Amino acid sequence: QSILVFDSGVGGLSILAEIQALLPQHHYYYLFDNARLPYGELEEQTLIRGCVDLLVPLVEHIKADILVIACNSASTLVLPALRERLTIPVVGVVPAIKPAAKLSQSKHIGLLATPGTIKRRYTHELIAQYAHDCHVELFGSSELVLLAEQKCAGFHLDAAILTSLLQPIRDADIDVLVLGCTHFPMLKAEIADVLGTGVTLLDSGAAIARRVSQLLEASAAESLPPLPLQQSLVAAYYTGSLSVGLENLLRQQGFQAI
Ligand code: DGN
Repeated sequence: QSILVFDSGVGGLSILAEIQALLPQHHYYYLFDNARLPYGELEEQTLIRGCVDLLVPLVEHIKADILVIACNSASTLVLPALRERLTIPVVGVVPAIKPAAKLSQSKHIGLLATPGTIKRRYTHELIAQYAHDCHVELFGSSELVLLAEQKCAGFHLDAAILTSLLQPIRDADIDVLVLGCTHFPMLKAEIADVLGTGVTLLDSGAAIARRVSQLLEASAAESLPPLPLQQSLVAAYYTGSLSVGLENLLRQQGFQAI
């Protein structure tokens, strides 16, 4: 079966890696919309229209069986519009608020995401529903998205900049931090170094991989037994050009650009 994973940039590769580790036998397509990155800064109607216009024809063209929106900024907004227009399952990635609230001892947790995700009504509903017994501190940053992009493009990560961006989180005295942007697991080791062992970092990758696996099992039960598949990994970029570092990274992961 074919799985299309989508993000504005390289962040969705963190989700793709989790899905592939659990389900190595499928065809994967990865699309990133680097024309409009960063998504956390976009006006809501622009984001909804952009995702629908980009993804609906592509899903039909490549005959994808599942679409994964590996972007919190998009998932917290565009899932209803996509599900209205597509007949395949659409899996969204949203901040891991529920497990974070469960895990926290101090009931003082943080959400680090893009400014878009931080202000979404969906995010506030998640918090009200699953973390009502916690004090949740919200931290929005597009700079961290760009740092993750730069790291993946092969540039040196400036530790002083990262430390100063994370200073408000260090000061907040939380025990669990939700990485509510798929770019941030790309910086997990560096963020953990700055915040120290007192803060547990949580992201949604493993839960998304399990959800995709359940959906595939359900649809496989309804269809004919699958033929043996050859691995095919394709990275597509919407516009612009790839840096040499990013191109190398994609090639190392078995992708070819189309
Ligand atoms: N990776 C996206 C997310 O999870 O929200 C955001 C990246 C961006 O374009 N700001």
